[in-house]
Amino acid sequence: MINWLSSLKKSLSKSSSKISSGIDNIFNKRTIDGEVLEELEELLLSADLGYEATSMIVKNFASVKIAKEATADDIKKLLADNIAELLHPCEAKLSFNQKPHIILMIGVNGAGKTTTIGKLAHKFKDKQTSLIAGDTFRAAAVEQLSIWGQRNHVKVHTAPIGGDAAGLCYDGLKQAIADGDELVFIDTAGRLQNKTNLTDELKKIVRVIKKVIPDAPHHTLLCLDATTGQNAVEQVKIFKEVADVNGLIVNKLDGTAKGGALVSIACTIPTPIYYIGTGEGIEDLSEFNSEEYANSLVGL
Ligand SMILES: Nc1nc2c(ncn2[C@@H]2O[C@H](COP(=O)(O)OP(=O)(O)O)[C@@H](O)[C@H]2O)c(=O)[nH]1
Ligand SMILES: [Mg+2]
Repeated sequence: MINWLSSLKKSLSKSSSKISSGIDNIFNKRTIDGEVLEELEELLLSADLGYEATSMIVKNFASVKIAKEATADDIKKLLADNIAELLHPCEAKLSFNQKPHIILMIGVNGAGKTTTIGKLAHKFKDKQTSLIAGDTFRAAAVEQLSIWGQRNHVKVHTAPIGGDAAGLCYDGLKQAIADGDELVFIDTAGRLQNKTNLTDELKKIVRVIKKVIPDAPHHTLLCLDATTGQNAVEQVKIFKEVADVNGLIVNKLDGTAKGGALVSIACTIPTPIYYIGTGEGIEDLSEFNSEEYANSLVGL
């Protein structure tokens, strides 16, 4: 737990140093007046919290009585509590109640879908798992998933490059059932540039999945690249239009100052956040905890 916490703090250090030093500068023994609140607003917007979350927090700051002798840490605690409250409804734990339990992974190229599948297969290594390499467009993607499969000692279903992803899903799921798998991850291609194509292909994949298992996919998880900040919020909206997204995984929180984007998502388009990715390694995936995240984000 201690290790995990310190690694989260380290991952969020770019985001937190921005917010933390901003708070130090703004609240430097000043009376909380309109000017201070305006500076706070600017800081939160620049940290990617988005307009809605920022105005809620600023309004709260305006309404509570902050003692003149309040330290920077007191202010940070108040901010962290505000952020945690906004994030709390998005806290979620992944659990499996079907056999096989089907998880469809979607998101734009580079959002970390393939990597996250590798990390999750490791996390749930006590389950009999298989992977379906549904990104049939890029040879590298199939190879990448196959490597994760080897690393985790799980079966990977692949099709020739350029092959039919939906057909592969059909065959892969039939095999998974025959093998008695408990957990199946389906990787997909992500080409947001061409929304019609993406929509059509995703819908076709979902249709075919349902042909084999009517109530699947049990989870449709959208992977986001945190370094894109506000654009990640846009992606949630767009993908919710084309698929039944019922969970998020936010990757690349290490090395970005845009960790505030999660608060923006929580306020504008609340969706369960299952995991956060904090590196390229197999262990770099943590369950999302609103309080810890908020504390780390403001540098407490
Ligand atoms: N720093 C960092 N890199 C990540 C993280 N997740 C994925 N990546 C890297 O981002 C790149 C794209 O990931 P990939 O899984 O191929 O994305 P996909 O196109 O959505 O399948 C790869 O080089 C990954 O190693 C993360 O949490 N942190
Ligand atoms: Mg991929």
